[in-house]
Amino acid sequence: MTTASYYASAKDQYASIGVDTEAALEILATIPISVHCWQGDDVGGFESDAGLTGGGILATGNYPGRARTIDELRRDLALVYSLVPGRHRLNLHASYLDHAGKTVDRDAIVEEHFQSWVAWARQLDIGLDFNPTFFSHPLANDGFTLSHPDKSIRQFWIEHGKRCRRIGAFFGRELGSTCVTNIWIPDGLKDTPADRLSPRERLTESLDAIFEEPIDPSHNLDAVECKLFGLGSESYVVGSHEFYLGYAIKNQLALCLDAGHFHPTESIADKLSSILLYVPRLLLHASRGVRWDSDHVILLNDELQAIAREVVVGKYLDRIHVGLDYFDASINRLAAWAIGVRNIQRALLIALLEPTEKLIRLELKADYTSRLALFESIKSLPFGAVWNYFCETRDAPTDDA
Ligand code: RNT
Ligand code: ZN
Repeated sequence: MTTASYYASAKDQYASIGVDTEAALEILATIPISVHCWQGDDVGGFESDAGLTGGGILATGNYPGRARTIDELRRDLALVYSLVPGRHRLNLHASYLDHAGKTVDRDAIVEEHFQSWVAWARQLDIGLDFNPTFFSHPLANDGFTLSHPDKSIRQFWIEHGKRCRRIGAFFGRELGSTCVTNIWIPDGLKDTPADRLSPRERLTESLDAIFEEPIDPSHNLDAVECKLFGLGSESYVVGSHEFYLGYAIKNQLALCLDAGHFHPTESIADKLSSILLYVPRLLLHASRGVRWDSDHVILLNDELQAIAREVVVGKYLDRIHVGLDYFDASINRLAAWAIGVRNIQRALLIALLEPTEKLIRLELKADYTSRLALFESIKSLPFGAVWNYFCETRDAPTDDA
């Protein structure tokens, strides 16, 4: 049997429960995944050869082949894009600038340092997203950046944030595709703080200063990302969930939910429909927490499927930006990327193939038994045949290939 004939039979099976596979694939093809550049070089960036130096995150493993130059990273990414169906995006960090041999500090970066990324993205016909880099820097060594007690240090990071928004707008304008610029800072403390409030007050002020400059939202959208704890910030994180949820609601910004940034058994899936009542947009960092690490390669597990289901069933595809955020240096880095993109796409496809209206009808009739039976029986349907057909018709390898 061929991929096409497996698909024909799967299509019939789905049709018999009222699901149109063609419609599902059409929608799937419109969902870009923002591929995080930092999986390719263990979050090192190209400012210097120092690599990732602290800031609450850590890449572990010694798999050979880490991208050492911008050119190597771009070639790796191009290969990854060829291994996944559909057209996607690239999520860049400020530390991946192209400084042409000159040292440029974070408070001095400008559009020009990202011109070659824009040219490359244009060639590939992909959009760019962006992140200021508030870690791997001598001024991030005290555990505080935007919330640092020293005003001049705060000022340095505010300047970085402001410049990053302008660079994000430059991406959006040049590529004709809105850029999401996401702020995550590592600020926090290893041990019990004496003062939990003041750093949060200072963070509010710093963020207000960064977001002061009006920027056309069709070019750049601002997002803020919380965390529960990090390496070296186990006892206190300034930018907690409550902090950023409040800040995003008050300022109508996008909130970034990283799946690995909550309590180990806490799922973000149930948060979407609540938060989206109050904030305009969400950015998803698809990730997988394992014990103390929040950044393992995403699996096609219950958690990922629950998140994807909420995105699809809530009809949030125009309000949720889907991105990846993990870094594994113990396996082939290109495979880590490709497996992750394909997994979030497969999770979205499973959701798109759900007979949701039927399930809701049963729920409204209080027929919870039939709802449970249907939820369980659709798990046996051949979504893999639909997925492989999607891959094959969009120039990407099928799963077994
Ligand atoms: C860290 C955050 C953040 C980073 C990237 C590199 O815990 O998840 O998103 O992973 O900025
Ligand atoms: Zn993240």
